[in-house]
Amino acid sequence: MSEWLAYIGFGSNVGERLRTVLSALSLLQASPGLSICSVSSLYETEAVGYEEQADFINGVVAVFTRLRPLRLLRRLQTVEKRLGRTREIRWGPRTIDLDILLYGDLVLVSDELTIPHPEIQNRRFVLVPLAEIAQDDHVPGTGKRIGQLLAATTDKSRVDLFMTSADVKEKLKEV
Ligand code: A4P
Ligand code: MG
Repeated sequence: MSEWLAYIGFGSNVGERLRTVLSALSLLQASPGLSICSVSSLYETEAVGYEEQADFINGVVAVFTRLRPLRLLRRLQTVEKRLGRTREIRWGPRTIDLDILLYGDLVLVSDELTIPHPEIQNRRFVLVPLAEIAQDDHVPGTGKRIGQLLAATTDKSRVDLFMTSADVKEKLKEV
């Protein structure tokens, strides 16, 4: 059965952000039909879009999956629900947000799902962790590599290292 490499961005800015992020990663790890192949460091990031809110913890995880894009989205939404996410303000505070950033070389635009995620190039909180694990990967439809998008982005928002990828992997063994 075919498997695809997908990159999932995650972010939390409500409650115990680190615990929530680690729980999300361990739920993904335990989830049938996908396996984690790498995880970025975690970054503390200033809110972009709706700015009157607390700093986020953001990162990116790469997974091998046999779930098709919509099934993967549903799986991410199940994890979001389990961690108590409710939707109030668009771009506003959230316990956990899981977005599909890239899915193989797929380009998809539909009501429910846009891949690659349309905001990648405008968000340092996505580009910095994504470049850490996929610097030379191309973003389908742009002809550009992740590293090039990071070098060219006009976003200047603050992105500070919060926990190294090696420490995240250690913590994941404990959860
Ligand atoms: N959807 C379409 N494409 C995708 C995709 N590639 N991955 C649809 C995931 N979902 C996708 O998302 C709304 C709908 O988008 C979904 O039902 C799905 O069908 P949502 O998660 O319910 O709502 P949202 O997250 O509030 O809206 P949106 O537009 O997804 O916001 P973003 O783009 O996720 O931005 N600042 C910092 N520093 N760190 C952050 O993590 N996050 C946001 C949210 C804003 N500012 C931030 C951060
Ligand atoms: Mg989202």
